[in-house]
Amino acid sequence: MSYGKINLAGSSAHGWFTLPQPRSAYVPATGSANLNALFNDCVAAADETVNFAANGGVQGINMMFNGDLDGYAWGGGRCTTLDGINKCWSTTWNPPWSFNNRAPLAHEMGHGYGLPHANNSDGDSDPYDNPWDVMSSAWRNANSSPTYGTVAKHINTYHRDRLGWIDAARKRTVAAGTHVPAFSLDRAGPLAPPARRWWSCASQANRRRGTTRSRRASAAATTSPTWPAMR
Ligand SMILES: [Ca+2]
Ligand SMILES: [Ca+2]
Ligand SMILES: [Zn+2]
Repeated sequence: MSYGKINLAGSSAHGWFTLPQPRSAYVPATGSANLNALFNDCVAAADETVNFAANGGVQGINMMFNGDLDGYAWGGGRCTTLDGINKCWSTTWNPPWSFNNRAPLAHEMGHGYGLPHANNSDGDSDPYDNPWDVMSSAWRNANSSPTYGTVAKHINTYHRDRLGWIDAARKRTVAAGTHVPAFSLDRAGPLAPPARRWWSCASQANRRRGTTRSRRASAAATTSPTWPAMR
């Protein structure tokens, strides 16, 4: 999907680590989990084991918790100094239902990379109701795997370009008001006519240009109650 621009080679897993406080110290009875406290205590617990400065600073930190947080998985970043490096670290906060399914984990990592929600073009305020993009509804229209749970759908072309994944040679810029016929942007699988899939730019266009990260989200009530909620 990134056309070779990123991969997760070199990632490593560490832990479990025991946090110094009970769950109630991080997750209030009502309201949101204290993400900063979870981050601070989690990286402190792992600091002796983990070299956050590896390769000039690790690309991101996925935190896996053995219990539910506040009903959500979260993704974004935290700016602080770890192992002598001060930067904003891409970070995700995952309860078990998140790291046991690739789709929500990918959604939160997308926020870690700086992506906002994909939303759709329905004009409402719900950014979680696009079933075709992992950065909106990660669960709907997704395949599942016995090993990886609900697997991640792709992200749209606009967001791929925003992340710098699309080389200039792959782009075609169309002037406003210019009529062009539909052309192939991507394919869902091996070509076997008539299974060819076509998308137009318009159908994949993303109207949401905000730079918000995960924490600005619409009401959770719009999320299906049968699916755990992401932010
Ligand atoms: Ca360390
Ligand atoms: Ca919407
Ligand atoms: Zn989100």
